[in-house]
Amino acid sequence: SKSNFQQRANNSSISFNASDLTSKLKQAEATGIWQISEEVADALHSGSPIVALESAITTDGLPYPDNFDTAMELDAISRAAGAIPAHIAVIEGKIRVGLSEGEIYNLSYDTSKSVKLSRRDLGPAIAQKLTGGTTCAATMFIANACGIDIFSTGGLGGVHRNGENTLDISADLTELARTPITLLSAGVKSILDVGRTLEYLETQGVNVVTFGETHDFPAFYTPTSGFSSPWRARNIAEAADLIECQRQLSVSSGTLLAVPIPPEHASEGMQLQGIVDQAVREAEAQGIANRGKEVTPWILDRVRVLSEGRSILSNKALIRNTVSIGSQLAVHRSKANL
Ligand code: PSU
Ligand code: MN
Repeated sequence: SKSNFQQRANNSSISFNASDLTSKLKQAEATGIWQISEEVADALHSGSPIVALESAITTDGLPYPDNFDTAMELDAISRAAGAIPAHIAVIEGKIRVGLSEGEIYNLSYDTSKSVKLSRRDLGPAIAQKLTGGTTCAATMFIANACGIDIFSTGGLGGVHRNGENTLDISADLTELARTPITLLSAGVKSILDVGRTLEYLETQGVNVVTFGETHDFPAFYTPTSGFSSPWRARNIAEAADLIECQRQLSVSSGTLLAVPIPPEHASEGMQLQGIVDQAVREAEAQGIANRGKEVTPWILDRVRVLSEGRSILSNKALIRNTVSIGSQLAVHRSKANL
């Protein structure tokens, strides 16, 4: 009945309420594995808007100093929009939620000892007291455990080209399928097989939504990929409605909100396309495709070198945009008391 539904909806909050959170934090302190910054903990307690940010982009996605500048810029963008940024990483064997500028600097400056951490790597990294950047998969796992349900990034992992043979399918996709979170990205990069990535997300029950007027699914550097999203949200309110309905249904899978790179970067994106194709061909020729988690960072770096750094400017522009929209969405949800 309607009242049952209403009751269920009211009870099905995926965020912790204040007492849940307190016990969760106490538990976390006791294990010594988790450390949530005071600022983020306060925001969780008071229901203030929070945006999760990943750190594999810092340790493995961008070179120094672009990685540091970008992370701090994103920090400022979310604050300006009224949301608290929750940078997520693993530092000396501790899961950290909310990082200081100094901690972000340390992660950015010397990446020689850091490890790229996906879901499977968290346990071993904690056991060995390692430091590393968390991928989208690991970041959404951690954010969700803390009760943060908005996460902005640049590029989501996906099905690699020739993935039907190599089975190289990013753990980001399966994680999004089992995590009730909204992940904002500029789509998936064309180093990947965009069509198969969308098929895989459909199979896994992930809700894919383009932010804007069209259904075009973006391809990171370009606002279009030639593929479509099943859904679109024309503005923050529409996106928030859709997320809230998913939440009320207790659908445990996540939403991919694909935010196209701003149009002024589209022509640059078209030029980067040829370079992306070349980088992928080189990766194949050099047998990089068999190197597991090294594949994505290798191709990203090759695109940077071949484009003489222009790919970095586009990368920065698109992630500024997803963090801005993600922050606005978090603020909207918080104001609506969701
Ligand atoms: N795509 C990018 N930039 C990135 C990544 C992907 O354009 O920095 C990073 C993200 O952290 C993503 C991870 O979660 O790579 C995916 O790696 P893999 O394909 O090994 O799962
Ligand atoms: Mn892979």
